[in-house]
Amino acid sequence: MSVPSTDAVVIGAGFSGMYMLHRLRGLGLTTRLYERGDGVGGTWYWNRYPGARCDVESVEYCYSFSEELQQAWDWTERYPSQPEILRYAEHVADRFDLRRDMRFRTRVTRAAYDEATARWQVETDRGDRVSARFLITAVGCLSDARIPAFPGAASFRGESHHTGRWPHEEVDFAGRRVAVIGTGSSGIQIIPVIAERAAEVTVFQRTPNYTIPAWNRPMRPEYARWVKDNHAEMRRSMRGSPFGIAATFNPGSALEASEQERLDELEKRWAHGGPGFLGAFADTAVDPRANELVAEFVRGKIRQIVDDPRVAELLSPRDHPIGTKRPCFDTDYYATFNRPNVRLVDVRTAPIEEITATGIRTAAASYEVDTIVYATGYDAMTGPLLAIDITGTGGVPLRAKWAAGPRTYLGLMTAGFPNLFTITGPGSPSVLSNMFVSIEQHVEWIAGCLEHLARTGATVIEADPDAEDAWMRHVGEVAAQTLFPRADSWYLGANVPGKPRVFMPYAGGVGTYRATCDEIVAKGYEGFVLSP
Ligand code: N01
Repeated sequence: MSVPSTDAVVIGAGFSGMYMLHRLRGLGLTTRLYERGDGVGGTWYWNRYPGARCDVESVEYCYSFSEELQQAWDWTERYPSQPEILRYAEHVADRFDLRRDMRFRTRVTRAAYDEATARWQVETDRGDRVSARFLITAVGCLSDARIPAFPGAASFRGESHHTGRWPHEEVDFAGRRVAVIGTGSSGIQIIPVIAERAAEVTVFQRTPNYTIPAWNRPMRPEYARWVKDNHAEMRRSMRGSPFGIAATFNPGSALEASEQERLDELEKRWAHGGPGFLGAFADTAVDPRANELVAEFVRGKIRQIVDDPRVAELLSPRDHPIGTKRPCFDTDYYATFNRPNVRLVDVRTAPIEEITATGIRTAAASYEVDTIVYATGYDAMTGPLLAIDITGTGGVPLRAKWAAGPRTYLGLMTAGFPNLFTITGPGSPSVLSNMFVSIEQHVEWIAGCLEHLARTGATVIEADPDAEDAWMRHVGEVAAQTLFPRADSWYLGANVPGKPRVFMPYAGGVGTYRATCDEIVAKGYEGFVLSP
């Protein structure tokens, strides 16, 4: 039986897969897109937990490629809620008629490169087999949800949910005793919302996190108008910025500023809220003394907000510099611990030992609960890629090539895997940026590359192993200049037992990274091998 063929297979119908499909169509290429969910939206399809909201401002967290789309869509709040982002994804799918090339509820299980035909043979869990010239992964960086292997978890008789696999039906917390395990971005968003609905909430915290108020509010019409009129300029500056957001990053030093200047700047940014807080002083990212000044400012805020000094201290991060784990932005997080129905349990000193039929037992005590919320994170960046059995030239598995950590050239390709592109792959800024800026840059780079191949008559492109080695060295060197390696973060794979400890994203900034990618193209795809 002959296997159907297509020019490209795209994996994932999140914002990267949708835009990639649109651009491939523009190039006149046939595409089949596989998505394991039942609809578009990627991370926003799965993360339906109460309180889920993006912490990049809505007018910045959206596509810029279409003027009509930009003018047609109106955001209703400063930060977009999950339901609104999902509506936006569905609007985009309709507007560009994307669904006709998508196969939902279908997981790509295997992709093998066949050197004889220079094609990818792709298989799915529903028995599809398709041959494609190009394989493009749009699988997201945080899509492989992870629940730690707590003994006894299966015996729990109540309801339990991971934030990243939240049910489509409403979860009823009324009158319930709820446990939340995890205090990363997801935990910090869900805890205040559950606290308002549940009888009691017990938060199991291993590592306290720094969180900055988001100060969400309804969209101001005059600002929305200004953005529509000025978005081209705004987007240009975001693309050249360190993190792909519009907030201003002060090049000044926290150490050189006087105490009053420093406090004024931090107070101003705290009052404004959101990711711009960390842009107060450039040396926060690289100098531990500067970082400590900003970290202590946040601890001071915690002491002001939280009534019980013992709880305030437990909520105060002291084991990692601020900004070295993904920063969190909240609505009423610290104040939630003043509620009589909320308690904080330190599972650093007394770890969770077991989940029982009726609750959670730590090394110090037992807690009876009706519902467990796992806000325990993801096997980030490499997890979703390695979940697929991908084999390259000579039948080498990607899992083997990346056994000691991911290796890529620019986060876009990996040597030995011709015509495989990884949108926002490890080795690119990805999770250290506004994902929309990084997604559009990668999709446009890939589309430009495929156009170049067509124009020059090349059919195969592959990363050169030496260029890849040099890029990986550069990624490591840039990370080593920052304070990032000082935290046990998912950026380093530290949250997954046995995962190689490698700083995965590129910390050089999206503006610098984009310039590098453009320069490589201008030099005739330097570091890539193109063949007919
Ligand atoms: O996951 P996380 P997340 N026992 O890995 C704890 C994006 N995001 O879903 O720090 C006890 O950050 C773990 O403790 P520790 C964003 O990029 C964005 O919250 O490892 N606790 C930690 O507290 C974010 O960074 C948005 O000591 C255990 C928590 O679980 C990323 O997704 C919203 C444990 C996991 O935190 C992931 O965020 C949500 C154990 N055995 C997510 N294992 C917005 O845009 C883990 N933990 C707003």
